[in-house]
Amino acid sequence: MTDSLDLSNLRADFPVLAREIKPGVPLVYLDSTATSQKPAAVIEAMNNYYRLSNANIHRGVHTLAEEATALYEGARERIAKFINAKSAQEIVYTRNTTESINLVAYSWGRANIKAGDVIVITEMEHHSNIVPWQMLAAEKNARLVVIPVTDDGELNLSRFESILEMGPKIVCLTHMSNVLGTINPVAQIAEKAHAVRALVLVDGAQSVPHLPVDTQSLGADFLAFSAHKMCGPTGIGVLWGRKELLEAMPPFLGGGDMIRRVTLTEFRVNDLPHKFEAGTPAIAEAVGFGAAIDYLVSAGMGAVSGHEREIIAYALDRLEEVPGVKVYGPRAERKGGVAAFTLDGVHPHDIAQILDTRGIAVRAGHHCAMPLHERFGLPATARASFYLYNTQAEVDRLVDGLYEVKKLFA
Ligand code: 7TS
Repeated sequence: MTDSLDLSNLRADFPVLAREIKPGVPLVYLDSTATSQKPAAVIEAMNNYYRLSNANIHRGVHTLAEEATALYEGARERIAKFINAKSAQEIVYTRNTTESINLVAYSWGRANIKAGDVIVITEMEHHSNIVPWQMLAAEKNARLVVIPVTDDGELNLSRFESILEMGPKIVCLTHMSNVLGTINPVAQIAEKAHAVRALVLVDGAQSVPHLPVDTQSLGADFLAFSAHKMCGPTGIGVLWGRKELLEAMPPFLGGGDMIRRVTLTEFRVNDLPHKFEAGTPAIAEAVGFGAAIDYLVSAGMGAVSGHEREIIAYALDRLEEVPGVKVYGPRAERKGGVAAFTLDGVHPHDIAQILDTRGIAVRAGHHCAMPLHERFGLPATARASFYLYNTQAEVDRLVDGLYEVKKLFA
């Protein structure tokens, strides 16, 4: 275990981790890839906001409205700093990663993609970084070209080189796979994409919560992520984009707050980032997001990723001990804290159900990455995923649980 994370104190920050799933069976939460648990500081920040400062933002001069606005904008500032954005104007609040990607596909995509243009995605994307591009390609008669995944669960970079010769307009890829855990070489890919003048959209849903991410060295033009996977609440996410790109993009949704001036015949759009934030936003959620950022900053993202590196290395070693278990994706040193696996002769849903009787929460299914599962000839996998609060003892409970599953299916 890393010195830098004090696990027993840290675990006490998350009320749900003290829960027993049934009497005497404590929760082992191994589903943080789907959504993370929330520390008390986040829950309390949202609670306090509603108890003490609730008001609509940007529209009032009264004290509560000013407090609410300061909290909402203060969180944006901290998020900007967290990903080293050049300005808080580059942080657009959305509902989640999915909406952030859709925003780019609608706004940038509909203004810039023409018939015959090439849009690049990869075979390891979550559906939210596939479907918006399929919709755009169908509408514009553009071509969707896919970077394949190797047997080891990495992107096939030599195929990417030949795809670049098609002169793509945008390359959309995940920073970290939610199934294989693969951490993609975004900076290297972005450099090559930029050399042919393609933009790069990075799905950071799994990287921003788990790794230090610096938008000034990442190489991306757009980065999408969700608060709920990084100790924050559901209902809020971020689209980060380079300011000059966001400035040039038409608005996405029309309504209040995104305008500077409206007459009955026309409107003038507001400045960034408000241009993309139509209507009353998720204010309490922004407050919770800010508290989540503070929490992760105080834990230290280097310590968080170091801890997860140790846990995944330990988990892969232990899982490999279990006869019939196969884990997908690269070796521990090339991936984040995600282990998608199968167990010979047992359906992943049965694995998840039996583990649940022992208090162990894992996910089973295609994890919103059906094309990737098809690539490996799998209808489904079981998936254990780790975050800053997981321990090696929890990995041991998972492995004991798998031996129990084997016994039941022997
Ligand atoms: N991209 C990746 C890489 C993801 O892992 C997810 C969610 C999303 C996008 C979508 O995020 P949302 O917040 O907009 O829903 N992944 C998962 C998962 O693996 N299991 O449940 C949700």
